[in-house]
Amino acid sequence: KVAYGGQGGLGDVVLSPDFTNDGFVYLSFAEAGEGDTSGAAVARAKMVTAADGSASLKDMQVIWRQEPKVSGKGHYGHRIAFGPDGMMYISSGERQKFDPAQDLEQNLGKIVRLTPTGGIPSDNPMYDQGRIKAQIWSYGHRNPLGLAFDSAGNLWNSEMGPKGGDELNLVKRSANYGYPKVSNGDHYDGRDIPDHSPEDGFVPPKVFWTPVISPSSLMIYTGDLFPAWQNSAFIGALSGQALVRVKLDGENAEKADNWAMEGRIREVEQGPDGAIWVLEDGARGSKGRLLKLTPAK
Ligand SMILES: [Ca+2]
Ligand SMILES: [Ca+2]
Repeated sequence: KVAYGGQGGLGDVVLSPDFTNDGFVYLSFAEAGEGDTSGAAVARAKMVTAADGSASLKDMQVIWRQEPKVSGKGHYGHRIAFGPDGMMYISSGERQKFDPAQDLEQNLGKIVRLTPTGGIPSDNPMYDQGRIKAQIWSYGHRNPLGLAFDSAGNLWNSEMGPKGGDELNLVKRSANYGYPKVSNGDHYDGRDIPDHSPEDGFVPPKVFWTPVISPSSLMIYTGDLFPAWQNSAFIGALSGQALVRVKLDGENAEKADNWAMEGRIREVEQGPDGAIWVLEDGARGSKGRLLKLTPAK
């Protein structure tokens, strides 16, 4: 049952890397807890196609949860990406509670790394340090709504900063991305957060945005329809009402394009033919369209 409200609801939908053979579909969603609490969860189910072509999801099983479940209905994160190592990475937001992003006894404000069945890989950095710590791949994240691997196998995440300081990060094993101890933004109530600076012990973003664009999603392009954009990161912008392109070059990133759109952009994906699919947010006056972008004739 989905806990719908605020920023909570259905999150991501991702197919198993071996979907053709195993038929597994992965879904993330907000799940209610005791009292007025909730937390992100990831489930997987098997897609079964009947003789008449109709399909259904069978044997849905929750394989990961945010712990603890907390009050409020924001910053779930819960994007899913499979790596070239066959492992499942999940971005977990800090639920607007700040300090959990630095607390290794909670899995909020983290990127976690799990096996495709939700188990813990024995080569995780804190594998032998308890059930929650064992899940953690990186930490110090705020509201990470974008998670994607590039073709070289690097993991990137985009996340919403507070007042300023939206980030695109190159995600490394065991790295601490700083929130809420450092951020190129500041708290909404005006309190200062020190900016990222060299030798502060935190990994700075490769690219950041102030004023914010509110990155909703991240896709790294590998298609043939737009050859000049191969290995570019595409980010949907909510408050920015734009499709944003960032050029990636190995471990470096550089802002490239910011195309104004007609509404808040909720999601961006690449289709099998290399077209770019963009989903508008239905709220606040936009048309809620699904757009397919192809090169001009
Ligand atoms: Ca940061
Ligand atoms: Ca700051």
